[in-house]
Amino acid sequence: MAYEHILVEATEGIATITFNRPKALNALNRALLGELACALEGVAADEAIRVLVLTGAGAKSFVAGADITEINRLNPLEAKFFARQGLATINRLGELPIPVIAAVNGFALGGGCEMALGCDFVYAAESAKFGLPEINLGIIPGFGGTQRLSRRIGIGRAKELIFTGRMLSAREALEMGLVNRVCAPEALMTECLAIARLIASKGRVSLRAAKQVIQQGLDGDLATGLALETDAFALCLASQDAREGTTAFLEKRPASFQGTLTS
Ligand code: DAK
Repeated sequence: MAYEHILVEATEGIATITFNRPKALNALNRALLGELACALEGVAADEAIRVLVLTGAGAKSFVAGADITEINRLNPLEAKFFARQGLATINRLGELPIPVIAAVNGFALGGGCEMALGCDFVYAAESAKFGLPEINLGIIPGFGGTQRLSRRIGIGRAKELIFTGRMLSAREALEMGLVNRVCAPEALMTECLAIARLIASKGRVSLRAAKQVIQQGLDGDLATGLALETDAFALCLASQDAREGTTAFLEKRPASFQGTLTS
């Protein structure tokens, strides 16, 4: 399917979605969010895709936020619909059965920072800048930032950033645990694709199980999370990948996971 505001590519089991409105620093308008939602369903349905990478077009920006031109015109009902559309799409990243990596190549502000927070983890270019500057616009984050940022970096740090709207450098974001790795800008995609390939070489069943259990366990109590882990562990053992992984270890050879979902 042809999209106007995003680019979708897939090679060797790794899909890349590029936010592609560079003139507006890849700001999220409703049309882009609709296209992204549609592309995510395509990725979810394609069993050949093992990892998804999200990035922004151009050297300057991942996503500079929700489109302020559109926000400026929203009435409260439209605002609610817009917030739901953005939230549902960002939530979907966590629900996808495959890992999602944010390759943050520049500004990740407002909705862009929330998009990165919705991914499983973040790699960033040295030039990247993170922040939730909504306070400067007289609004608050609307795509999950008030909840996800404090879960990721702690409540005091999140409050400070949300109350001030201050931008963080990639290095500060790394120190705070918002970013996993900082790369030279020209190496960002190479490093993201390398980690994506490494992840893609693992067993599909165990990857799905690990993501689902971490995700679902996050907001519950420890006992519930551990019970989810036990069930998922048992399910993994029924997979061909688990048979292959354990047999390969015993035979002292590298495992070759086929990723079949049948047991
Ligand atoms: N929306 C629309 N256009 C944007 C944009 C944005 N978020 N960010 C940048 N642009 C546009 C600029 O207007 C400019 O367009 P032209 O003037 O060339 O036509 C072009 O991109 C280049 O930007 P600049 O000329 O400003 O570039 P600079 O390098 O000087 O500055 C900047 C880069 C990223 C520091 C600056 O552009 C900036 O501060 N941008 C806004 C960042 C921001 O405030 N982001 C947060 C947006 S608010 C909700 C749902 C969602 C949300 C809230 C509530 N509900 C419905 C409840 C989420 C809100 C947000 O994300």
